[in-house]
Amino acid sequence: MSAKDDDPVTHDAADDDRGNQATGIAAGGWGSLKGIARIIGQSEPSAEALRTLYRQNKPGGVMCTACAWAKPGKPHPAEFCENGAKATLWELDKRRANAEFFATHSLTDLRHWHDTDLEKAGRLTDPLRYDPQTDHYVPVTWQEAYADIGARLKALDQPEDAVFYASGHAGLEAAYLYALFARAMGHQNLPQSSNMCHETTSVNLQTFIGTPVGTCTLEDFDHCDAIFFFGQNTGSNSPRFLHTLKDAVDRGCRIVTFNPVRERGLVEFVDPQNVGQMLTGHGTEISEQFYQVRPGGDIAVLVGMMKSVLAAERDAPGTVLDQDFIATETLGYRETIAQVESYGWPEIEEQSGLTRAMIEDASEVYLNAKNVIGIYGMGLTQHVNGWLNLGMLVNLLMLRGNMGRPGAGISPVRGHSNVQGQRTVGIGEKSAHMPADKLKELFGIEAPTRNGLNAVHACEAILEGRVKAMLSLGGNLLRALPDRERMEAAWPQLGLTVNIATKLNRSHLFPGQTGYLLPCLGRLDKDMQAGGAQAVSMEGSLSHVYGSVGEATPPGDAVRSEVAIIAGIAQETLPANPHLEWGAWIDDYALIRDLIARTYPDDFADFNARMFEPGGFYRGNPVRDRIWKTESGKAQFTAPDCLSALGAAPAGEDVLTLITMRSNDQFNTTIYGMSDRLRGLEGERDIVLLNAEEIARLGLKEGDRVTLISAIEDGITRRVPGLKVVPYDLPNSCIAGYYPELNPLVPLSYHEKNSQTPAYKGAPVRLLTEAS
Ligand SMILES: Nc1nc2c(c(=O)[nH]1)N[C@H]1C(S)=C(S)[C@@H](COP(=O)(O)OP(=O)(O)OC[C@H]3O[C@@H](n4cnc5c(=O)[nH]c(N)nc54)[C@H](O)[C@@H]3O)O[C@H]1N2
Ligand SMILES: Nc1nc2c(c(=O)[nH]1)N[C@H]1C(S)=C(S)[C@@H](COP(=O)(O)OP(=O)(O)OC[C@H]3O[C@@H](n4cnc5c(=O)[nH]c(N)nc54)[C@H](O)[C@@H]3O)O[C@H]1N2
Ligand SMILES: [Mo]
Repeated sequence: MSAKDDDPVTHDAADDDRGNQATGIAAGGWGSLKGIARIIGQSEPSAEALRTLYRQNKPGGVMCTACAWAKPGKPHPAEFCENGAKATLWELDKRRANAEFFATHSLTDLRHWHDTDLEKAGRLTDPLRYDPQTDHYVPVTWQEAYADIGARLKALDQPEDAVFYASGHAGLEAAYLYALFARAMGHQNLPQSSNMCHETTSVNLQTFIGTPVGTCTLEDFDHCDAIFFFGQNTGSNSPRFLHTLKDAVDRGCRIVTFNPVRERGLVEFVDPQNVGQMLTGHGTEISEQFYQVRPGGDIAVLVGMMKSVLAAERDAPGTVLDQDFIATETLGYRETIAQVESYGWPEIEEQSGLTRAMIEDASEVYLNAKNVIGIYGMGLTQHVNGWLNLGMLVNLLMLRGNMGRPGAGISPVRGHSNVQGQRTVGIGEKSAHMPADKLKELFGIEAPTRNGLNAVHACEAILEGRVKAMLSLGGNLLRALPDRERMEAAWPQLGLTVNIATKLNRSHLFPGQTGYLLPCLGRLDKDMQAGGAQAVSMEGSLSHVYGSVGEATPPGDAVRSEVAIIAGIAQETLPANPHLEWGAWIDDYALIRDLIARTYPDDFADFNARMFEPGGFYRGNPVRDRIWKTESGKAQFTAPDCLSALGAAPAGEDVLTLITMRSNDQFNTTIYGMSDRLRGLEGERDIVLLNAEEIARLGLKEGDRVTLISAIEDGITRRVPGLKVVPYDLPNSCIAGYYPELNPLVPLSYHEKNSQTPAYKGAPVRLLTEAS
């Protein structure tokens, strides 16, 4: 393949940097799929992979396994981005981590491997059980695995001794069965990757506006006049969204961005489908204003913006605020503005790291726009006061009624392709996630009444020895969680670990006393069951539900679908119940979708009939009709009781705020390679970024090796040595490095107040020099 003009594979979003030849991607646009294939360790994409890519994100095709961005009803000729292509090629890997591989390598041996090399061993092909005598995973039959796991789950003193984790990869069908299995067993310990991600959103938006998800649809982006962007790195993490943004800008929409890092995709976007832009290298300016806010400084920014809006209303009474909206739809306005006005500009400037003039310029854009959308990602959610970040963004939008009307609203950008959907169909630790009356009516099951464990609470329970069995439907918890050293030490104490996975990762190298590693089909694989080829479904960031049909040859004959594996274990665990028709559900996933529709009729009516609608079918959101499903029945203003999103951290000039970032060459803990092309960083991930002034202030120079230690003093040592100092354009007192390498520095206890989402973007650290 080459990147010719007529090459359909030229629809990249993040291709705004062609300076770097080394990666083999940039020069000709990322369109050289061969270059991507090489980076991820294959000589070239297989014909099957190419077929899959052309069907990706199109109605009736296969939905991307990477991010959750919306799939348009009228797709581009090639509706995927660089990262979607990488994810596809990575999953359709020709290599196999088969029984022979595990006979060759002990777990002690594999623990010395780099994360990338573990996954590069290829797709898992055989059900495996850990043998502590030989320190190897050895093959077992599926039936042996199911029977033993079932027996061990049945033998637990109480159902709550088990935890069922889900990473946001699996489709709605598998997710629903998993959530049902847990509750039929008698617990709802159902932590999910969202507990480390947008749980701040699920919990707090529910309190503020009565919905756990965003309120916008793709059409809103055709009607908004301004977009305010907080802490979401579109170019790396949801590149297809850049096309939506570019179209909005071309229409005259104004974008203002707040991010400590000048992320390229949000500065300028060169559309690879635009010949003029490709030839000149000059693209569309995405953000007309870009402010490098201090980490945790967004509350101060938003307080400043609200002050500017309130001042404008005082200057021209009755013309600025949406008084009607505030009076009829909301509560808490008076207390909130009193608190906002109590802060002075000097403290706002200090906390935000921005000047009053900058914040007033941003406010001008807000004041001149009729319809405004607020967008955010991990830069707002992964902070101790993440709740207030969101509360303030909601406040700002509500001042001018930017909620529940076309072209306006709040839009969290989700991570995994189906992370939002899994929650919609019951993955979650609360009874509200799967209604008790439905469990009774459909299955004759008494729902557990006690809340279960989210990710942080499950970790605390694991550290205390209270968890006996840990099932993981995908994911790589020991890399994704905070406090790595402590969690790795505790994990092997678990009585039972079961990992259902496509590829080998570090978490699989820490089995419990009994440990299983079960290979599953990915979404791109053809899923043949007794009832024929099966489709699965997922829900994107904008609450649209899409069907997805995999067509690739499965990696091995023994590999089973996630639905089949969950049902297989459930059958061996639960007492016989004629309503729990695990066997029939494996044969025909449409039956599971019928159950989803009956359990959640408001969201999934006629699910099977609608699942292949172009652009997905919309689940709806009551906020769009200004129906607030909050406790009070109104939308809630939130008084800012502080100006910083950071938790109480030890003060001192030597304390830096660590933000952990992703590169465009990784998908979470899956590291494809060492290139962070969009930030101009290449070749190494064991680095820390500081601005030149800070490097000098700390007595360092470029290239020095340093150790980072946590500044939270709770008797636990947290350190990462050997990090190379790299100068980078960042605010003062901010230090940046990569997730997951720096996860040992984030304490489990340092998390968002209401949802326990770890504060991965605001960890206080100190720096120790090492010999360079
Ligand atoms: N290629 C790729 N795509 C992905 C992923 C991936 O790893 N790789 N992961 C997927 C997942 S699960 C998720 S959740 C999403 C994550 O996507 P994002 O929400 O974009 O998450 P991050 O890249 O972690 O960080 C987002 C941005 O927050 C900024 N930031 C840090 N602290 C602050 C702050 O205090 N204030 C503000 N305003 N900004 C701040 C960072 O500089 C960064 O640009 O992406 C999904 N898509
Ligand atoms: N420091 C720091 N830590 C973070 C973050 C951060 O920004 N900073 N971000 C957090 C966020 S937003 C998230 S979402 C979490 C992510 O945490 P996780 O969801 O736990 O991690 P992933 O890297 O997405 O999981 C990758 C593994 O999933 C398996 N897998 C891939 N596809 C499939 C599939 O289709 N089915 C199954 N069963 N398995 C599959 C593979 O074995 C692969 O190795 O990390 C969090 N951790
Ligand atoms: Mo995420």
